[in-house]
Amino acid sequence: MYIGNTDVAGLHHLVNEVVDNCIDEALAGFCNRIEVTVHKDNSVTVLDNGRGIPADIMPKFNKSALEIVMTVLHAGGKFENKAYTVSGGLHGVGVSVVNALSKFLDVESYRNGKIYGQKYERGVPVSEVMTLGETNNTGTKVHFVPDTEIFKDINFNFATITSRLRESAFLNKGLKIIAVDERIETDNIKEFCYEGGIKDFVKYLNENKKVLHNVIYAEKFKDEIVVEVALQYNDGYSENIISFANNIHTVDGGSHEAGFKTALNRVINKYAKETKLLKEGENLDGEDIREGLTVVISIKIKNPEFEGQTKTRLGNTNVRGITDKVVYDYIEDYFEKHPNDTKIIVTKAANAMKARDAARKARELVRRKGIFDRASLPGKLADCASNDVEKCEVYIVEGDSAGGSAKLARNKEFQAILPLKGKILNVEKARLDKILENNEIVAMITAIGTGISEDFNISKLRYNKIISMTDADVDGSHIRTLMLTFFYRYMKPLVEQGHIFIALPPLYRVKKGKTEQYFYDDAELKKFLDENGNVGITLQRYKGLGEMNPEQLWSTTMNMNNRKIVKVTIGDAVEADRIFTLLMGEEVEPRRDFIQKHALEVVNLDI
Ligand code: 0RA
Repeated sequence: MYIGNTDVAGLHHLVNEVVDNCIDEALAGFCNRIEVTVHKDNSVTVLDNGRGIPADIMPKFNKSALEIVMTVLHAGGKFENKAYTVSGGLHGVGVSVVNALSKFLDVESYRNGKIYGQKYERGVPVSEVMTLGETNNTGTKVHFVPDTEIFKDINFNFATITSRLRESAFLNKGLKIIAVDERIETDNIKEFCYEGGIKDFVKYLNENKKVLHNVIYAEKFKDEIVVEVALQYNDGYSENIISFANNIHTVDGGSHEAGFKTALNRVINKYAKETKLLKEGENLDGEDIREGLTVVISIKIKNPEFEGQTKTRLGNTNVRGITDKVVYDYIEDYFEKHPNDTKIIVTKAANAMKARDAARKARELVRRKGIFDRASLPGKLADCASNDVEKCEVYIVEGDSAGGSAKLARNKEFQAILPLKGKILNVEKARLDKILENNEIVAMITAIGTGISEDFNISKLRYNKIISMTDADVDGSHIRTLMLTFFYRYMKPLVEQGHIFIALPPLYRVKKGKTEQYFYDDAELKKFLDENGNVGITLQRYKGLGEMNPEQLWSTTMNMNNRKIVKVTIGDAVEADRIFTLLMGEEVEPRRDFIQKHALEVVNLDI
């Protein structure tokens, strides 16, 4: 109930939960090192050098404080000590929950020169609190094995763990966080420590982009609130705002983000007017001002109020004015001292305004012509018969010939086919007015029905599943990435709400006597060949979808009962943004490095 769900996200939440306790120690100024180890058996150890958990007997419970902290929900708060100026509060449901969801857990506390320890099974103590020895250190070590009766899959994803730890290291200047994956042999230790804090976070987010100036960083303690802002423009078109309150990612923004935006609007408009980049009566709006902006906002506050369905929007109203003032004053002063940067930033916003005008005209034109209307569904779309959106799906298929096969193969009631000719435009490198001149993109937008960007409306979605089906070769992967980039940048809710899928056609067909079998990767094929000798077998390697006849395409890739499709999810928005920029952006060097580094991991790559 507290963990939210018991799927993969919930599993990883166990680690976050323990780490958040260590970070509370760091926030209180007692801990500067946290180590997280994933062991071979998918158990996890979290070790910190904080104060340790007290082990003295609490008269009220007649039990050791250590046992209470580990077994009573929210017990941590009972010790609340003035030194804990701020604490997460949202996720801080306590290590007792992790304990309850663990098959085994053992804790050690290093405190008062002693090592105290206790063991539990499914949250219930199976030993006394014991004194295990002596130590000169202080800190806490928690080792737990997730309960397989609760979590179907306890296979931790190291990348999921490290990306959250990296974020925590950015948010806590100077805190060293080490992650170790004992399940793999090489490159299995990651160390995160950033003296620059969120300033380094912004550098990281902009790493593969062409930046226009150095990071601008403000930090101020005002009215009991710590406001920290780091920002930097790049030459791209998307805005990337990430905000936190007490280290909790406020995905839905809130008063700190609102205050930041107002301040930036005011100060940039002021300079645009002063430098005569704007005519009388002209105004840059928020979108112009934030084009190509990367910003991290982090505030720390005593009593955070988290609102909204997912509790990821900061509510505290006084934060708005405070953030506004801190940001306005700092940037105004910065602009006075850095006229070159000011000119670059204000010019960028003014250009965005002109482009926005062009994009608006382009959008009006397509709207007037009714290009996105149902009536103008692209001619090459073979629509499905049913109007039941829940059951309908569209296959977006690479190439006319595969499109032709798919049209013959499909279930006409529920499956629509949209063939695309060649490569679609790389939206990472173009503004909206150019994007809307691309026929393939317009065809996708019309077929899907929702519109894009600010006009996006999920209630107009025409298919529950949008399935990208491309060849299993380099070009196919490229086209798939182009499609995903488009969905990610212009129809993000489709990705967030799980409507985007990738079809996985088989790579091989094996015939043995009269029976046929399909294989989707090399490991599967090898296993089969090892088990069946190499005698009397014909092996066919599929490269293009076009090599399959409609029956084969149906039975391997489109039959709703046995096909393989994968849902595209944004596990981690920060990493998703970086990867899209890396793969589709301007910088060649980092892209080459990435491809070289990951080439070995790409099983299906066929050059
Ligand atoms: C209760 C009270 C105090 C610290 C902790 C719990 C604590 C819990 C965890 C979990 C992982 N690492 C931890 N570190 C500390 C406060 C102790 C004091 O006031 O000295």
